[in-house]
Amino acid sequence: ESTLKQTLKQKIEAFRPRTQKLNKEFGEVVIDKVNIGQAIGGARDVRCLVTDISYLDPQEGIRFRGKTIPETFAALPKVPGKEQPFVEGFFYFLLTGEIPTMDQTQEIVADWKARSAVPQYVFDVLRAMPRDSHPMTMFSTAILAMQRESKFAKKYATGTMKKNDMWEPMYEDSMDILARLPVIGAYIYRMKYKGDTIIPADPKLDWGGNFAHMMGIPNPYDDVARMYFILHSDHESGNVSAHTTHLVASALSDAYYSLSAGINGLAGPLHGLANQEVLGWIKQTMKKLNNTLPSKEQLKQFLWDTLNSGQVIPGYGHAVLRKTDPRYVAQNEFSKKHLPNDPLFQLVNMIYEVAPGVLTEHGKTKNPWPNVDAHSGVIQVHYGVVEEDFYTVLFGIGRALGVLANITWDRGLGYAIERPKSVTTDMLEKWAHEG
Ligand code: NMX
Ligand code: MLT
Repeated sequence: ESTLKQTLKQKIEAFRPRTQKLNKEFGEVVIDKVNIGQAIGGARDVRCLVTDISYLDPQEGIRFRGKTIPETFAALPKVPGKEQPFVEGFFYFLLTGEIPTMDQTQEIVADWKARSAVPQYVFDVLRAMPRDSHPMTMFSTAILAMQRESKFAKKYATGTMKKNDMWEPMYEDSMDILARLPVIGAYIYRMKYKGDTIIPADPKLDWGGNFAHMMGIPNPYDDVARMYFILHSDHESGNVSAHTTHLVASALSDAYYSLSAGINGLAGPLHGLANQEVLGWIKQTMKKLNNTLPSKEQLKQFLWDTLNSGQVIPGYGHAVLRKTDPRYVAQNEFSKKHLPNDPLFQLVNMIYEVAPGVLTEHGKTKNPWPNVDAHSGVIQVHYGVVEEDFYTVLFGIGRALGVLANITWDRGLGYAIERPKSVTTDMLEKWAHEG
């Protein structure tokens, strides 16, 4: 048994009594109340989910297991000769809350390699799809198609699996899926955009490095991939992809069903697809000006045109955050170092100078600051991934790390099937009149 699995087992067993005690002895303690606006308005700010893997503070942004983004990157073992950490070590940290040693990290590198063979029928399914299907449809379909491999589903079907043991096959499925996602993602990319020229994996490389290799993008894209996957991994539990994955898994659907569902949510333009939308918006803007950079005045006008036509400014605003997203800041710092003269990077910085003012004047959004998606596309373009339809797949590979860690813990702590109560509009009107 790997160090990761042994450590996880100890952690889950040590943690479980806390959750059980809270549930049994303090189940009636009120932590929130719900108003009509929240029932209609997407349950915004209602505290009704639990996760210990990450926490999103509206002002500070995300912390993974208590660490800020810079602290996380500084603490994790780095890939030798590279700037960025192993994604494998980051997953160990997400699952256990402990920073792994280099040896523990290398164990996962080897483990994921051993699990990385994607069944041929998954590629056959992808090849049977129309080539112009959206890459997110392909990605979600590939994950779902692989469901026949589920160890959780097989174990459940034996009728012998105890509730406290369910985390184990959930963990095994999660590890199998994670090992294969870069292969699937790169396959979709090469099949769709690079004349169907598939590049096989290089067994010498780590997970992030191998993804860059299979994409056919030269280094330092490997470090971009590692950074990108870590930054996009987790954003506490209420975002659409994490919440969907958790919800589906709460019915004891396995990790394949659950992740595929979460990926479908990520494909929405108000969620992960915003990174594709941002680049589309930037391209449109540049096209209007014959590929020259706009002046601030022109940019202001384009932003107003977008708002006046009823669209949102993609990459700006957030349901929880009320400041610039630290994931945006991390990408901005990377870009200042590696692509300072890139014209699209300059445009992103210019949008940052203008858009918050325009959005504030527009007066609707509660948060005029940029989120992660406002920045990610320009880095991809710089290194040669110019097909913006693909960007949400990159987000999805990263997001899988967080949501799969979460559903493994969900089973470890025995969380119940999720089933909030609905009410009717008549009831709301009655309560509204009663005050
Ligand atoms: N541009 C224009 N209007 C906006 C924007 C924006 N970027 N952000 C919010 N609003 C509007 C919003 O549509 C709503 O209008 P209405 O009352 O007419 O329905 C109003 O401002 C109040 O919304 P908020 O409470 O500020 O935001 P909410 O929590 O409902 O939604 C987002 C959050 C992220 C969906 C929203 O800010 C948005 O649509 N942003 C652009 C899309 C985007 O960047 N999504 C990616 C989020 C990060 N991710 O990767 O998932
Ligand atoms: C995310 O990373 O999931 C997004 O920022 C959306 C969110 O947190 O609501």
